[in-house]
Amino acid sequence: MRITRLELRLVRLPLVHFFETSFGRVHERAFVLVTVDGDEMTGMGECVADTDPYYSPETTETAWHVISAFLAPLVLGVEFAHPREVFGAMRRVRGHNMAKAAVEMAAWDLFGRQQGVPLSRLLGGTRPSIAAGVSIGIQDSLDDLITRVDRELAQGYQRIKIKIKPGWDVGAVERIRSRFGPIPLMADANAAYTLADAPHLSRLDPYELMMIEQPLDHEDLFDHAALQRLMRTPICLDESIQTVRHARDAIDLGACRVINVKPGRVGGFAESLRLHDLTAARGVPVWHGGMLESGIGRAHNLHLASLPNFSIPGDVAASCRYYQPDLIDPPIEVRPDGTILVPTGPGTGVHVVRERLERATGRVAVLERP
Ligand code: OSB
Ligand code: MG
Repeated sequence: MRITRLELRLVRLPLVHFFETSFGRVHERAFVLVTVDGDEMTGMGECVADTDPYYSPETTETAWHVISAFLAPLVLGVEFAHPREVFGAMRRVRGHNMAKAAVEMAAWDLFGRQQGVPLSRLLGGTRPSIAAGVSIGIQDSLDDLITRVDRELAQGYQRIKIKIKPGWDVGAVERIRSRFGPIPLMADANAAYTLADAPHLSRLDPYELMMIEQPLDHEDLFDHAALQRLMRTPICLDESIQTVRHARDAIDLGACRVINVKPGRVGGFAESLRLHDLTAARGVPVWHGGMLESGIGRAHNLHLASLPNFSIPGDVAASCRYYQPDLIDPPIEVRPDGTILVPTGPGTGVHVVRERLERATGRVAVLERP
């Protein structure tokens, strides 16, 4: 496989419903879309970096810069036997995993299309459909939260995650438990607490959450280990796990009992596979996270989530929760049993609607081998 042309697009899509986390509220999503060409075929990768450096230090503009100035020259014109070699080819660039992942996952899509096989098969996926869960942001009121949980359960989703922050935590969980009983429920704090909040966070223990995601700072494995010793609720790490080494350290330290896998956070599919295999060997279950992806990135996620150690329903949900219309047609849909079919066509297996993509595109850059 050889990439002869790499195109960057800045894409903007309005969200169907605002999404609020402990970082703030967003009404639209902007992302860099990477398209790679080789041998008359095309692959795409959606960069999950956001406009603001709140979830991670990367932004749409840093990704644009790093891909065009540093990553594209490292992959253009290089002969790869397999897309698992692409991450290594970019190794001299430190960090910038989201930028790397967008390039690498576009290469996987290209390779899958060239070989005529779905990504799930290339990756070692073992299930034809995945269990879907939803991530529900902070709402204007607890009544609004209850309405949204009700709606998602009616759609069949197998797990509810709510975003929490100081002032929107124990009370929100209490309301959901008293209204819906023992549904599969978890909470994601996006690093909004410190170890000094341990007594407060322990008040969540009686509600039997499946887990609490990233309660403390993204750099703080040590305090997560201390918190896990003080809490019964399992801790799941998201922001803290940017490399396979971080995962190994976190498991050894007792900083988490579950890990959220987002390929963008670790640099793409090859690193996600290493993370998957490490956690499987250590008996730590994983689930697939989400970054409000359009159908393009969402399809990549479906393929990865079909691997065996993704044993907990994740944040991979239907297109219509986010974008109407989505960039792809047909959209990704959840079935009444709360599962989503993994596409079976070559590569990601989804069809991008050209004119919707053109309409959403702000600017374009094309990089070719000189
Ligand atoms: O922390 O998992 C997170 C969205 C953007 C940034 C970070 C996170 C999220 C979500 C939404 O929780 C998951 C989704 O529905 O795509
Ligand atoms: Mg999270």
